[in-house]
Amino acid sequence: MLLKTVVFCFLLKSTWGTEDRKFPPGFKFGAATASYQVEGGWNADDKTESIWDAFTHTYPDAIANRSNGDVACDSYRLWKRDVEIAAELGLDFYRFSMSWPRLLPSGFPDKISEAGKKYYNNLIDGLLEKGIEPVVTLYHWDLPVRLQDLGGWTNPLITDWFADYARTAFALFGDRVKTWITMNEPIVVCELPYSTGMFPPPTRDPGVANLICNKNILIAHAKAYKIYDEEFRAMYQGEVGITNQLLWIEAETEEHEELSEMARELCTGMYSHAIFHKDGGWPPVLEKYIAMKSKKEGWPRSRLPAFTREEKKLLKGSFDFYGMNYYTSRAARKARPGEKLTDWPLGDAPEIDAKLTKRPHWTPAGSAWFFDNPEGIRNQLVWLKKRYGDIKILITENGYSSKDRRLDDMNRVKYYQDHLEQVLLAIKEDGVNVVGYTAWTLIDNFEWTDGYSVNFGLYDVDFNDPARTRTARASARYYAGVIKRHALDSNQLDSDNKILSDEL
Ligand code: PNW
Repeated sequence: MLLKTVVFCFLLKSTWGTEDRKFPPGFKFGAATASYQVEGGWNADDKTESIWDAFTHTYPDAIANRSNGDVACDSYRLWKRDVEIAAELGLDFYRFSMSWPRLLPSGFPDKISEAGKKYYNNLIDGLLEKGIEPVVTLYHWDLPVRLQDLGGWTNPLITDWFADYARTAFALFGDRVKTWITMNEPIVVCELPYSTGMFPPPTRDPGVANLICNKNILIAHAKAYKIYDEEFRAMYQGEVGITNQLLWIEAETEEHEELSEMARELCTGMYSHAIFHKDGGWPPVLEKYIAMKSKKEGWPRSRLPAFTREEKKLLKGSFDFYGMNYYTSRAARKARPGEKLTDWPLGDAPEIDAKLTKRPHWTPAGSAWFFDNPEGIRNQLVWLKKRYGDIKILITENGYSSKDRRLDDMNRVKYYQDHLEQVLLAIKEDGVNVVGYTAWTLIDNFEWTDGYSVNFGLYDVDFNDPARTRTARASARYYAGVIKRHALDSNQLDSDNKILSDEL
């Protein structure tokens, strides 16, 4: 009898009724891009250089095929086509970022660029006309060069420079933009330059500069949040959050469970605990560990800069939602004696003496760091809920990279299908409060040091064509179908796993 019940329950679960495959009412779907990756117009009007302009121009060999974002998708001129694509897909929202030096050419709010203001007003109004909500990221890595010359994210004064920029954007666009993301992926902002030297500013100084940056970027976020709270919230009723890049990290084998929990804190907690955890501050396990290591290394104090009591208070609870970017996973184990560890976060985690590996069944995607593990997104969502409570989570990026430009991108369709299914399970089975999902990315664009050699787009962009023609891929048709049905529906694919092309 018991066996029968178990078998029955198993069948019930595995067949998963159509009702279960519906997303909750009010769940929103979007797609994302970022300013430097799509805009082009690098020196148009009065825009000044960002650190990505300077980096790609000064070190062309750091980028695949020596390419850069000078023109990119030319969205600075072609934004109307982007809005049209967002409408074709049926998006509820479009997440894009603002270029700090386009809006504030001096880096400071002494002068606001008329051209920059006009560009973002056009884009925002164009979206709203089609019933698409603008979701704006304030900082997606293109810092004004002038501020970098003043120390960038390692200078604590940047917390006020960023807060001033945020206030300017809230004041100019807050009447129409109701969802703000302060930072995209502090882990990339602090670790890719300072731990690997691969992103600008390419000044590798692991264990020191990255940790200073980490503190400053969190405080900059919290200051912007406070400004919104005190000066704009009553008037505009919007929401402000921060977006983190989360690698799901699991133990390679059971004996490495404690270490892998520490690795999760390194990846997620370092950029979340101070804001989202009820106790605030750095993740205690890392705070202790880095203090202990620093002492052994001969430092007079921990390399991880402490928060003052006021800073802790400012940070704690400075969110309306958690922005989560998820692409890939790792397995962690303790490094063997003398084993060589590569730089965090693209390689291993030397700060905690962890080797990060991939499981054989996680198939590689187009980017060197990318292995496909759909269960990772669900595990990560559950971990966030366990750590920070029943917070509102907006998935701000998820998507698949490929090296070929085929329109029939069935690997990408499968990635979206598998990950959306895991998101549904997290909502329905685990009770995680996920309020929306964002595909990365709307159109192929400048993929940082991979240049244009790797693409993530729902739409292909012809970078050899001055018109930068955009063409829908199979994944665009698939995603449009999910949005239209507000559900995952196996009938969307025929027996050969081809998209039934009733949309787009
Ligand atoms: C994100 N990782 O970066 C960024 O927000 C986008 O600008 C970028 O184009 C997109 O993902 C794809 O790369 C990532 O190491 C940086 O797992 C690092 C990782 C993942 C994404």
